[in-house]
Amino acid sequence: PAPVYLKDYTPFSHLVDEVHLTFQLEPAKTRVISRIRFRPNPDATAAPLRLDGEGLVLLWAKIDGNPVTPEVDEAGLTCTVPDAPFTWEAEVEINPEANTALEGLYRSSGMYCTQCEAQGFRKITYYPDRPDVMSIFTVRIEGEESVLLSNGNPVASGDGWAEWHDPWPKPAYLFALVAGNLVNHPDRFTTASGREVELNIWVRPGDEGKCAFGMEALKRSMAWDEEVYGREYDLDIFNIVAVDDFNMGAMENKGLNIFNSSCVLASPETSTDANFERIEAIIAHEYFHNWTGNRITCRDWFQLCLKEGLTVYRDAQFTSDMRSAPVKRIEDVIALRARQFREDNGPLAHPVRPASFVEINNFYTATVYEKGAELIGMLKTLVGDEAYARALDLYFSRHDGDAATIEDWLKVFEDVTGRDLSQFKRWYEHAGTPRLHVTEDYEGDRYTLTFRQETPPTPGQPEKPPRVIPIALGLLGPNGDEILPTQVLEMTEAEQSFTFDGIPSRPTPSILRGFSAPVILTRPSSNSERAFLLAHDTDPFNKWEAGRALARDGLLSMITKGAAPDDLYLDAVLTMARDDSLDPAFRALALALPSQDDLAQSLHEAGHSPDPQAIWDALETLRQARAHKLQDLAPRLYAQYQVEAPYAPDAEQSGARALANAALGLITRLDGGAQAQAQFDRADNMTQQLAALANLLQAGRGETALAAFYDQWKDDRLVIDKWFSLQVLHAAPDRAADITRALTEHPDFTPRNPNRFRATLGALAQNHAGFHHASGAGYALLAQWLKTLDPINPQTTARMCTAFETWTRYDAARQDKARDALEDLLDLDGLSRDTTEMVTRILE
Ligand code: B3K
Ligand code: ZN
Repeated sequence: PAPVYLKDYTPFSHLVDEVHLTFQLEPAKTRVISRIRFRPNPDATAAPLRLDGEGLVLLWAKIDGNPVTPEVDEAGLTCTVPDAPFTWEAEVEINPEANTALEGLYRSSGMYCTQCEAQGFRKITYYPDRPDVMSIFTVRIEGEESVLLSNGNPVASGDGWAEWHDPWPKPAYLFALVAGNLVNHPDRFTTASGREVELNIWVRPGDEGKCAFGMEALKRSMAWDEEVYGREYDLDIFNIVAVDDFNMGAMENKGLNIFNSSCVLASPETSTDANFERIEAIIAHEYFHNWTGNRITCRDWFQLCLKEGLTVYRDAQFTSDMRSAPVKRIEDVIALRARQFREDNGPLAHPVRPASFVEINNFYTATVYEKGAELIGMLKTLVGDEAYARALDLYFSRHDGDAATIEDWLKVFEDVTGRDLSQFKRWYEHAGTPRLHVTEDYEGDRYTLTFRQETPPTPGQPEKPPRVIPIALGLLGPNGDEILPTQVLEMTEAEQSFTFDGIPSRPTPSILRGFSAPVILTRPSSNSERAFLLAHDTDPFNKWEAGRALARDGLLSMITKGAAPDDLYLDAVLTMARDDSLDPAFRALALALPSQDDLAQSLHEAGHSPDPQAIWDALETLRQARAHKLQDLAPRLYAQYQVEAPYAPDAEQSGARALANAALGLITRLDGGAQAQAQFDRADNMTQQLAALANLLQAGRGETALAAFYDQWKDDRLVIDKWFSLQVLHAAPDRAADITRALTEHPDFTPRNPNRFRATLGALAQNHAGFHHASGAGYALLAQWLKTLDPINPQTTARMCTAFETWTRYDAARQDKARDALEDLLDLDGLSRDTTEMVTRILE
């Protein structure tokens, strides 16, 4: 299939004034009748009408009431039309029941639901399925289900039908329809200007008890967007629907957000603290899209980061305000490095705004989302908070109702600040993670820092011009006092020096505070300097970073040189962990070790081919050594941070539980699981129960608890997903593939439910030493299941191919096995465009 290029953008031949859709729902034979008002687009060259359509049976079509016979092909139809406004009418038949790809209109557990972003609307009816074609939709649904929902406001309803009207022009990707015998958790919200909004979370009967938290999160999001961005909600009703079968987290359809049930349903008994935090963030994210995505949408899919980067940035601000800002920042950087740096340093690297794609669904990536959000953060750092606020106000007023571009976005910042952002734009256009090298010099009382930036080549982009990098810096004196509070250095050259006068003694620099730019800092540093920063840095991010670097370097020496666990690290971690002035959540994060994949990334970066088993062994050894070092402290922390109050998923309680559970991890290494068993037996919330179970599995005595857990939760799909994934994640390297295979034979396993598939095969990809086991069994098992899944669900298959994106890091024998597995997958007859693009790029 041929790629689409950004440079080829042209506007659509016609404008669409209004759209009327009637759905006659039947599981296998749904009829969709459309009536669409078109007129020639004065800004486009005249052309016959070209409508997208896939897998549709066209029953008839009319123009201005007269039957026409368009030329139909597998991607759509072409029709000659009058050179004046006209009405297009058509009726198509589709089969929601047979739709296992979960794109377009499909059935899930007896309900109908839709997913149109990016290009699913063309599976519903013939239409110009592109985001720059915006129109006003009126929808009539005829079906026997008790709840019939679409976008906008309800107009009228009767027995077996309902009508909806959305007054806000929108692209087809924001269309949604839901029909099912659902129950709701209702509430209300009054906007700042007094609009009364009806709120609902719709779920299957039995799930009503898991909606309260999501509803509170929604109301907090609505209030926050008014307060912080001055953005109000703009319809009389806001509906959220939970769906079990969904390819991703959730979808921001106008007035009708559809959620993967795992991203909205929550209760203390069934959801962990991490689940609660994620649900709150996703509810906020989808709600925030109402302005950044819906009111202002994207001109074309190359501009995806325009809505996604900004909305991720906004939801991160929201979480920081609701919880702890430093903890959120650390969590986000851990995720950025694990997913985006990994992507940026491999065969799938692409710019935040890509220049071409084959299948757009393959570009909903960590680069577009998370690096896209980092770019917004850097922009804010560079222009300052006040200019950022003015630029956003201008963006909303200038572009409301537009399908906009990154150029439009940068222009509002240029207009507000008078700055030239052409160098900043390189961040959008060039893939790759810059390396930032640092040297320093101290003479007299002058301290000089010299930075050099360098970005390795990425596919199709050999040369990388220097970018503007905001470097937040502080300096510490020898006794640990801060002698220079945080200031932002603006690096624009390939190499650049910054001098500081009146520095009485050689300082210790704290560079890239708050992780002020998504770069890899390569400054060589001694363990004692890291321990010093861990003890004294006033910037919580860099304090954590120092501990992380200390742990990582110690582990790398253990792996490459057979060194023993580093005493300096063990001493420093003990001091940090027992410092009760530090936030427990921070201490829990600082006690976590770099992941196996992070270590593999670092080893690769340092020119080694990572040995997954050696990485696993080193982590085991260090964990054991830490357990001994902290053996007096761990029981004290465990007792001190038990939460006695009734369960609440707030930052304070979850921080305490996180630290207590980190202590449990240390205790389990020495007591063989006795304490974990006690916690498992008395746990009354999922955070405690799951942590206990993980520790029991870790200690090799999880069998009884696993069985009890299954028995307790066998009727709750979301909890059973945890049961599947935990076993795979904690499988020993040589057992991981076998354990995964056995689980795929469990009666509750099905490749048709993306959550279950990810919980099982996705967990295998997460078990680094297991997936990359020398036998090749992990590679073969995953590839075999991707072959099974591809004909069912190409999108999820393609996404899971990223498990292989690091294959060239490893030794020749592993590479051969990975390549065999990938080539075997590529050989599949009729392999989807989605998966073909991914495997081809990974193998290149
Ligand atoms: N915009 C959707 C993602 C759509 C993914 C299509 N493959 C959810 C979100 O980012 O909010
Ligand atoms: Zn989004």
